[in-house]
Amino acid sequence: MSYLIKPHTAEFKMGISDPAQFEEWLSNHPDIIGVSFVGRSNVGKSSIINALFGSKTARVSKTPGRTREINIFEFELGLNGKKCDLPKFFLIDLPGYGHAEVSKEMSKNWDQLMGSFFSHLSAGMLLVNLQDARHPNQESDKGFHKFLKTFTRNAILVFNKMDKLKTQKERAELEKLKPALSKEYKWIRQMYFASAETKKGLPQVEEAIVAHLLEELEIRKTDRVELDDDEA
Ligand SMILES: Nc1nc2c(ncn2[C@@H]2O[C@H](COP(=O)(O)OP(=O)(O)OP(=O)(O)O)[C@@H](O)[C@H]2O)c(=O)[nH]1
Ligand SMILES: [Mg+2]
Repeated sequence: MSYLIKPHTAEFKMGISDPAQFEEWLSNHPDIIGVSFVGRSNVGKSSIINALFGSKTARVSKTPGRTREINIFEFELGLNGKKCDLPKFFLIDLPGYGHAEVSKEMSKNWDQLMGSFFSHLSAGMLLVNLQDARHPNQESDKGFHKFLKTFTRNAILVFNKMDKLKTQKERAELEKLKPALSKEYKWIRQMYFASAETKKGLPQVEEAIVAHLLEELEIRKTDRVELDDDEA
């Protein structure tokens, strides 16, 4: 039995750029289960989302910083390629952080949006932090993790654009960075090497996402049984 993301089931729900509107949405969806993608502008968030969920899910940009809104989707899992009776899950594409060309105004807006995002978001949402395999752990990535530290979250780290690392030496250097990063970022459960371009490494990322979703469903089920017991 194996559950996978059912391709092309991701359905766009809405795009939000106003923190107040987002807070309202989150307070109406307190227990959602799903996955959200966050990373530096241009790191390939939308490309990875498309590779995992089906080609036309998110908009891929030529100009960095295009995704300025929080884009919310719903998607389904399939069981051995067939429809299954699990509830729908949420997918959130977040605007990129740390782009040099964004104005002060926009970066203030990002801080506000993300501040309300992490303080209101359901713990059932897995966070996927994408970093550029060629430029890992940049200042803005560090800044993001400093910010994340105050919120307990299930998170994984995916190094994207691995296809751009041409030599074994470059790949080994990235590999060497892993222990220090996992020590520094204790909330990161696992790290992955991937490429949205060649699709390498994506099955492992998908497996991690699906495992998280099923685990969260299981937790809810146990909570519900306990609640029923209390009521009986
Ligand atoms: N070579 C290579 N290019 C990639 C990969 N993933 C994304 N790109 C390219 O990187 C650029 C940015 O990709 P997006 O997916 O739009 O990145 P994003 O993180 O969503 O960007 P913003 O929404 O603007 O923050 C595009 O030109 C993609 O084609 C990859 O794995 N390998
Ligand atoms: Mg994008």
